[in-house]
Amino acid sequence: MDKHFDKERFKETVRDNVRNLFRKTLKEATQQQLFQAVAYAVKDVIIDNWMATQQVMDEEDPKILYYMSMEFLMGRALGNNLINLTAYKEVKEALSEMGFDLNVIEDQEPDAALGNGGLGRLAACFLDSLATLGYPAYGCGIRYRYGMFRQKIENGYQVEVPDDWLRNGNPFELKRPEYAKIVRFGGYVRVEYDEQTHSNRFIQENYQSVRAVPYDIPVVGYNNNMVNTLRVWDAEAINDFQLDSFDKGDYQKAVEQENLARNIVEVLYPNDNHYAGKELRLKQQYFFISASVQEAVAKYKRKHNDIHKFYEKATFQMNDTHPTVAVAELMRILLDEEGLGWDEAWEITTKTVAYTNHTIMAEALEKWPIELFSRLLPRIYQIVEEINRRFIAQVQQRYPGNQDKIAKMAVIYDGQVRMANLAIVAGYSVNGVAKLHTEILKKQTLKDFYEMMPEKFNNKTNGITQRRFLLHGNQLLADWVTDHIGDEWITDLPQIAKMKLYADDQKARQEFMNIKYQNKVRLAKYIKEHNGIDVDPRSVFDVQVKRLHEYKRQLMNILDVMYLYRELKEHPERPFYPVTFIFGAKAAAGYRRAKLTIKLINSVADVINNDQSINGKIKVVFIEDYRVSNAELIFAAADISEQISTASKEASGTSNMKLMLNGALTLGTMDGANVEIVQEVGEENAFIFGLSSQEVIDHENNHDYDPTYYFNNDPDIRTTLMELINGKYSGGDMELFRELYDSLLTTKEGPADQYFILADFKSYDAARKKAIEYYQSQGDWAKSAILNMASSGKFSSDRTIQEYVRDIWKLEPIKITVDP
Ligand code: 26V
Repeated sequence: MDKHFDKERFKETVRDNVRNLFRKTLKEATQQQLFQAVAYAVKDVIIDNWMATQQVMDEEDPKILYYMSMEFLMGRALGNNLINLTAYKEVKEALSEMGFDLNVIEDQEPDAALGNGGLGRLAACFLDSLATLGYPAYGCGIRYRYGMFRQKIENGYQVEVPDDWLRNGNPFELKRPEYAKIVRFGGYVRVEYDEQTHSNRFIQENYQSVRAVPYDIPVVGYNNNMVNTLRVWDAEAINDFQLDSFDKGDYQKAVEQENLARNIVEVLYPNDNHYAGKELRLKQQYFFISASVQEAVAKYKRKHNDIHKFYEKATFQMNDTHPTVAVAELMRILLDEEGLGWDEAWEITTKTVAYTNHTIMAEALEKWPIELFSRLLPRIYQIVEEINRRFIAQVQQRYPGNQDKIAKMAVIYDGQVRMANLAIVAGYSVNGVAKLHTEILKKQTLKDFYEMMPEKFNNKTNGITQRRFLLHGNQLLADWVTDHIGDEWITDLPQIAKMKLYADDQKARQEFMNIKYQNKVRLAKYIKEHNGIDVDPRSVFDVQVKRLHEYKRQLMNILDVMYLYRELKEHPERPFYPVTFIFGAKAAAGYRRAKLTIKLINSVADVINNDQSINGKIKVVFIEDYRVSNAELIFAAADISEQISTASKEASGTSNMKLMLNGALTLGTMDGANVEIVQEVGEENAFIFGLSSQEVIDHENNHDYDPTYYFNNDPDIRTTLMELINGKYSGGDMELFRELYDSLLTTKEGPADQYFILADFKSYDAARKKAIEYYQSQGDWAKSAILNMASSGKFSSDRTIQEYVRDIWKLEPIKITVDP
């Protein structure tokens, strides 16, 4: 054990902290105060390693990755930090000797929910892997005052409650006012001819500015003394608020600047996959990007005087298009502040920035109206215009007279600035997040770009951190694995393949099922406490947890539950193995259909859970406020992993990997990373159904999909859909779910069932029945479950990060040694 985790000393520190922070004895302290005291004690330990990491970075001057992201869905820090410090069990013991329960204390910490879903959580997993693998990296983001909304379910409907996550302070963060930066918005650009350099100077005038102040959050590597930094920017007003000023203009401006600062970091946009074109969102983007790029350049210049080699020491990964103004901001700094010429600046920039695409959904593509973009960022807009002008010239040279190519590839077109095109034109790398996704990018979505610059394109299949999602989230299973194969899997997940040996071992199968059972008991207790529903831990736990979106097809899932329930009622004589259908999902606040789907799930749950006649054979549970912390409980308890997106629509998915790691069997379509999961585990250990991505794409191109065919020809489908509008699940209200019904059938408003629910419904139902049937031969099930866990090695974010490092970032690991 580390010297710092001298148990007695740790206890002493906790006692001192309670006294110093709250003027209380241990006996008097609340659980929240205990959490604070413990967290500060842990931070004490982290600080030493954090400083040691900084010192090594100072001495060795390695190339640094800046992972730029609007979202970092970190979840809770305490348990994870203890895990990575390899001090979890010791601290649990120490606290238990003091009469406290670490699990209860962990539950006091609010999730750091600075993200929506997959994209934000991926960023968090990447930070964990970067630190664990010893790569120098900063996460660059926004310190939202309010994170992802908390979800309450009232009368079956989602209600959004503000997430006041900083209410009790954040014990792990460190304010760094010495690194504050000024960020400018609006005004206009004056061009001045400089006699000395014989060139134009561009001076932004009459702008508003805010002070960006960074807060550093430690990112602890696993058992290696490394501590990287997540740097999130807060906005403060520039306080020359001169009330004594008689100049009305100044006063007005001061008030406006104050408001700008207050608004800019106020709240995370709770949209996932839907672009809305909000001015404040663009302000957020430029705010954190300008501050981050300024600091990256300043850091470089503290050590180096040749800015031309900036890219040798820094690389920027843009997490989707949200940070893409970084391209123009780096150009601005190089041109206007460093005085470089265009070609030099462009060379540096294009060797620095790289772009990851996370979706092919057209509605998520960011396109800013020129009017808005140029008004808010006048100098940045000029630079984007010049990038566009030069790029179009290149396209014309390559494809003379081909207007179509320009229409598709131009950065500025049709009154809009297209951020994906800017990211691709400037980036030295463009990657998708699963094999299938990258192929679709190359062959369809970004076809023209791929044709013109194939060398930029590459795939980086997503991954997840086994440290949070197995070692911390499922301690029983983690210990069991370690007992059998040692603990190397913690930093080398492919080692978990050694567990394949035990898939045929009766005793191991029994042990695995016992552990799953205990995790189901734990989740059942959570459900009882939070939903008041009794669920049977012996039933199959069928789980779909992810953001609510039509393409993810939670609607297909609940429709099939309705169908199964009807069959059960109509054929009570047939054998039916008990199943608990578990949902967890937040809907974007303005996404009406998604919110209505939540209402439907809860309405179906009400009817079924209260039907005494079925003896509890089906239970439906909607877990309120699905987030990282309760996700850990859910994954550990899952038997079936629902991954049922319309093929081609889910870029990768990551809950599929977390569930596989915990030994759940995938029930899914050949979409995103499911394809690779099946490749690893074998089709016989998964339940695959539905249209292929090519079939979906063909239907889309040929406009030849007709959902009414299924409605008219399949009575099971017809009857199930009719239950949406016959009042069965709405207390007689025939209109409540009409919109969902309409969405599945052709209407006069145009295309319906864009997500091919009716086409896949029957094969989904059959695959699911097969899965439930299979569960009844417990031995076979246990074997498949163990094989799933044992085949998840590829899906560690450690592997993903190694590939990014090898193919894109070219970083060297560093080693942190601390005195014994
Ligand atoms: C897009 C937008 C559009 C503008 C409004 C705000 C907003 C916020 C987030 C996003 C991101 C959408 C893309 C996304 O989350 N993609 C997901 O990325 C995961 C990690 O790569 C992947 O596993 C999921 O399949 C993919 O849907």
